[in-house]
Amino acid sequence: MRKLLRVAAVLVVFALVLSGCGGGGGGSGDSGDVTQGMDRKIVMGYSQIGAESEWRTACTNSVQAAAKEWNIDLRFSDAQQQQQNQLQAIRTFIQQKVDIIAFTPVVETGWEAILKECLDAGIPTICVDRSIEGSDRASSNPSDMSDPDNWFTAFIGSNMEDEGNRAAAWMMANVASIKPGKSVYNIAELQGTVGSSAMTGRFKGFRDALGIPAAQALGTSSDGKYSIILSQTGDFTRAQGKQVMEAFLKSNPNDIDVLFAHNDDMAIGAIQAVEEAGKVPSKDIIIIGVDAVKGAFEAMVAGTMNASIECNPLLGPQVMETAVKILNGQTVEKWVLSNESDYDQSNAAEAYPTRQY
Ligand code: GYE
Repeated sequence: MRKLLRVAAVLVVFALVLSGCGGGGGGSGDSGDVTQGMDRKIVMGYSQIGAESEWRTACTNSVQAAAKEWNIDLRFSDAQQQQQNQLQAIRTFIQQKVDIIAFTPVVETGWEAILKECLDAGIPTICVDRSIEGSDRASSNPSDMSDPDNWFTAFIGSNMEDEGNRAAAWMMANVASIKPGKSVYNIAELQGTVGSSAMTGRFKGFRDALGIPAAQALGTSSDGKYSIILSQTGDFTRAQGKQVMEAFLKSNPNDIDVLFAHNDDMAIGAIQAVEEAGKVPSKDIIIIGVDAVKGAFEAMVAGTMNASIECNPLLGPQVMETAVKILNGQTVEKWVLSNESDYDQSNAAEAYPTRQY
């Protein structure tokens, strides 16, 4: 009898644990769980570029955390900066008949065939963070299949041209007070991954604001005050940012007034090169980055970096929300824009404690 009672008690506890799990609603470990806002658990294939920067790591963490929260089965693939790996991953997702595919195109070109394969398979796609060539992230005529905007369902991310613009605006407003008495400011530029929309957008936006033709790597602003004298890629990494800045400083030891780096990691690498060359970063050479990641805040607070233009990597929640809407047949914006601001030494210390990336 006692034995029976013990078995019964164990069974009751077991049943309670099971029901507790099922009734949690959205918590991790749900049994037979469904995606928030859906009647079933959905599968998302996600092709990420790699882990080249602090920004990318924050983006990946945000996507993985949001998938958990929404109870989405995330098949995550890291392409290690190779477009070929992305194409392969997406093809595998199609074979696996996932419900939806999200991807960040490492470069802008070469997406037509694979996105049309997704369309043929009836799998919607979300383009995250970087965009593809020819896309203005608006679709005037949804049946025009020559318009790249119709090859994907939605785009979620920043306006990279605007970020280049804001970097130039910060520079024009601040250089004279940091390095007074100069008639021309010489600029060195560290470009991001060549052919990525983050690079092409920031490159163009910066030049547009200065009145330099967007097709020109080097040139002087329309008012004659700003001259881009050096411009090369550092592939968005700290190591290459440092290496290329070392080469810049060797070839032009005393001419560089401003460094515009397409991301903070390259700016941080470059700061080391500036220090090793015996110069004072943020005073002898004004340092402007993009992203506003923690490393940039630390450098701004320490006084070695001047400014960072924010590009928000916390896109996970918007990606999951958009996916659920698409799969529920709701209409979504073609371009879901992220919110961002600019930071410099005047407001970095105050904002730092609340930064999430
Ligand atoms: O700025 C850079 C990253 O595509 C916006 O890629 C992204 C860029 C980001 O590696 O740090």
